[in-house]
Amino acid sequence: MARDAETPRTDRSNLSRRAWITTASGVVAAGLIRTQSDAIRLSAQEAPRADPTKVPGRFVSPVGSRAPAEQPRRLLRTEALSSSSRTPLDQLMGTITPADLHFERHHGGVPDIRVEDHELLVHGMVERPMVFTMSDIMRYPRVSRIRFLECSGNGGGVYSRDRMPTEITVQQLDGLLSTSEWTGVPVSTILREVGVRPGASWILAEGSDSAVMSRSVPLEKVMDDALLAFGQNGEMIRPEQGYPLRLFLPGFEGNTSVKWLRRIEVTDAPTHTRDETSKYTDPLGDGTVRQFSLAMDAKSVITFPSYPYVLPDRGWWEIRGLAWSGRGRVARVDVSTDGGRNWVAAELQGPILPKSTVRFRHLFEWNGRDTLLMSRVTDETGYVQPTVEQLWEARGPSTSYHQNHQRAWKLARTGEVTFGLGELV
Ligand SMILES: Nc1nc2c(c(=O)[nH]1)N[C@H]1C(S)=C(S)[C@@H](COP(=O)(O)O)O[C@H]1N2
Ligand SMILES: [Mo]
Repeated sequence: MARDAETPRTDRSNLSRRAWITTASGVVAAGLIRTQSDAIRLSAQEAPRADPTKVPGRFVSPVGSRAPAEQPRRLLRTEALSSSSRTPLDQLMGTITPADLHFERHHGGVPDIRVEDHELLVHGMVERPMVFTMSDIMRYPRVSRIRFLECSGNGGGVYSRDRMPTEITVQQLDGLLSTSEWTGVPVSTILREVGVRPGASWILAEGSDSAVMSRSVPLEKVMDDALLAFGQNGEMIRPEQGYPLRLFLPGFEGNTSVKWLRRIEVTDAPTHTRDETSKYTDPLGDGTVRQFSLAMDAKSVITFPSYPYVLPDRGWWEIRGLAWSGRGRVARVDVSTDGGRNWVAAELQGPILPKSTVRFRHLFEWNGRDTLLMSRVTDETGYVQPTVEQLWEARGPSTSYHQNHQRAWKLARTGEVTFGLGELV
């Protein structure tokens, strides 16, 4: 199958936009290389190499690097200081996002902070207001948790009935999602140190970037599973992820996981900051608006096959994707290969962790005809990923957050894959 896939593609007229990459080993890598300008290029054709068993190999190096033919890239969006980069979900395997491919979302750029200068003030409705240095914080007992982080604006762009794109990649659509092993100190530990006063029910978290990102979080959530995170996939958090300290709220909309955290104020009500009033509120179908829609609803997305891949052949293909829920564990993922008429349970790759992405897979025998591939997750609370019609009904036409509706990929008889939700609505 892999060998066949290499040759026939070269005579396709649309090769510039749709291409398979052949690595030096002759294995077809299901990956496309994108430059920053979103142009797609093939990996350089390399001259035949000497037999590697006959020449000495390279020496060790202090920091490893990727194989030259494997260079996944984040897709960038920069509007002045407010910018984002997206994880190339279609090029990744399993669930963990390499730290250098974690998506980024900054409202005021990435500040330069020295770990020895950084301090966290914890005050408000507490017995003993305190300032913690990083070495103070890092001395407390730690926990590590594999959890996803998703921007609540993820998935925007395939919601409007009038503007349903066909040429959109998984990365463009849902790349504001990443999964890491986060290490830190439970915020509850620090709150026990300062002593929360009776009547307190919220906190305010504030970042030390030029956006001074400020969000209110219910105390119940903070005591449950919030982390003062400084570790990400085994090393210190990267500057882009909030070095040296971020709040990490598993399952909550990404915006509340305040990076470069410098202040926690314990309060008896939400603060209604600019960031949670002018933004991150959702219109509802009945004309009202909801605020503090914090938990991320369950969602799944097929990462392969997806635009702009081309299946070279009918026959057996593995449909692969990711599913997650901000409310707990994924219970099941169903896949449809006929536009939602019939659904079958996909295989879930364990361990199935709460508030983490889960890899799902489904073997599909393609008969070479036009069809629509879809996925639908159900989480352990019984919540089922809605159709776009159900979301329109609940939220009206103009919401721009929490767009977790079912996606569809159209697989055409030519093997070309495009975004297919427009075919259904
Ligand atoms: N201080 C601060 N915290 C922040 C932001 C920010 O701009 N400043 N962006 C928020 C948003 S909108 C998201 S989605 C996540 C993104 O985290 P990441 O950049 O580590 O992926 O951080 C949140 N925390
Ligand atoms: Mo976000």
